[in-house]
Amino acid sequence: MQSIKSKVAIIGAGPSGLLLGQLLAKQGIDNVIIERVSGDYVLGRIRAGILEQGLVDLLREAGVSERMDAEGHVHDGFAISYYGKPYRIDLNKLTEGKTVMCYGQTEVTRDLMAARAEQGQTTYYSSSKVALHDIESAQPSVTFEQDGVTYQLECDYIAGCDGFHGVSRKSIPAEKRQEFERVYPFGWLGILSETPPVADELIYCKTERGFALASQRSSTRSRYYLQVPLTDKVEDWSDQRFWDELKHRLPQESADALVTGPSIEKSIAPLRSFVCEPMQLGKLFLVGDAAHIVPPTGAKGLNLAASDVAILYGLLCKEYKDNEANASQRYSELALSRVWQAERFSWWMSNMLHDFKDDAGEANNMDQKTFARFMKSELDFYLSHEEGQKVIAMQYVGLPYPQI
Ligand code: FAS
Ligand code: PHB
Repeated sequence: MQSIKSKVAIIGAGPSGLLLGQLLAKQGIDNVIIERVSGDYVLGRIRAGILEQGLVDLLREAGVSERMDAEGHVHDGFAISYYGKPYRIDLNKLTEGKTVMCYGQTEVTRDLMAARAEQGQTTYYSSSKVALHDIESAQPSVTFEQDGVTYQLECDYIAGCDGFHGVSRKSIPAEKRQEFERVYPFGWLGILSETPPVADELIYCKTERGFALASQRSSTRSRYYLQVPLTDKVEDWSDQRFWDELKHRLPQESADALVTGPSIEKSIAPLRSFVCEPMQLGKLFLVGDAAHIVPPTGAKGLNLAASDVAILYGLLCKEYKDNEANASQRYSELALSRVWQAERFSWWMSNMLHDFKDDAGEANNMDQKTFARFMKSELDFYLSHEEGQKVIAMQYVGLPYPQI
């Protein structure tokens, strides 16, 4: 067993772990990241595309924003197409100047990985048998294997940034955590294509045939999604079938302008709302998807991970830099207040925009056609009043981070 030491052990080299590691390192707070898969495998995941201002500011503070500022696209608004009638949500006007940045999570991860490697920070990729020990003691540790060597990492704190399927949340005894969950009765079939985006801004489509989203990664690379039944498989969807169905769901002007091409990535993601409370126990903190999951309808997953990181980073700086003992004990309470606001918004957007015929309404204690009428009239009200559009805009750009 090879013994190593660090102030903070970070489990997981996704955006949460890499961003936390980068910010702590800039403050001279020593940290080590332990990741289950290879760096290339992490980069192969196609996920989020919209960054709130809070995340943009964090990436600038972390010193990794040069490519984002050069290649990302600032979006002043987005559209909701309501049965073919597009309503533009003017983020800039409705939030007095706030916007979002369109820049892929893959690129954020790439920038963070490059910075970490350049600074010679320690990351153990392709690790196995990762286990957390003594998380409620003063000397927690992490054991893991890499290239046949077993390591014991002694640390002050463990940041569980290892996603929904990681080891960290499960290291909190079941009797000491509560889990809240809603699994949606449909998935998102996503396609990535080297084709020019169909519009300058994102279009969320509510139609009789189901939900669709037109997003983008650059002026030459598009990202589209279709709501599909959970019983569908990727192989059921040829590119042609995907494009034909997308045209049915886009507003007519966009359908007519759509440029199609071969998919370079195609996958189906399930949708769930999930929160684990508390988000810490002893010296273990749960960060990002390790603690919560949102349906991507509100573009909040990556952005919630970022606000968790900002809160934990701020509290650890108070401890290590300002000698404020136990400041990090406030993490869960501060993080959860913003988590639940984003969970509610993502749940609301998912209810408004999707077709629930597969749910038969049992999750809403009513038959599906009645639920559908309620949702149709609710979205109609929000879209038809500036006050309603403002509520959507406030959440979409991201609520303020809690004061540390
Ligand atoms: P991640 O899951 O990204 O990273 C966790 C890391 O921990 C992984 O690299 C994993 O390999 C590693 N790990 C797991 N177990 C481990 C162990 N035992 N030991 C060591 N390491 C371990 N969000 C949006 O806002 N918009 C979207 O469009 C969107 N689309 C998504 C599509 C899919 C298919 C998925 C799964 C998620 C999507 N999300 C989206 C949410 C996504 O962006 C997450 O919020 C984001 O990846 C969270 O980052 P992390 O918390 O770092 O978790
Ligand atoms: C994406 O570009 O992948 C994306 C954008 C907005 C969402 C979900 C996904 O709400």
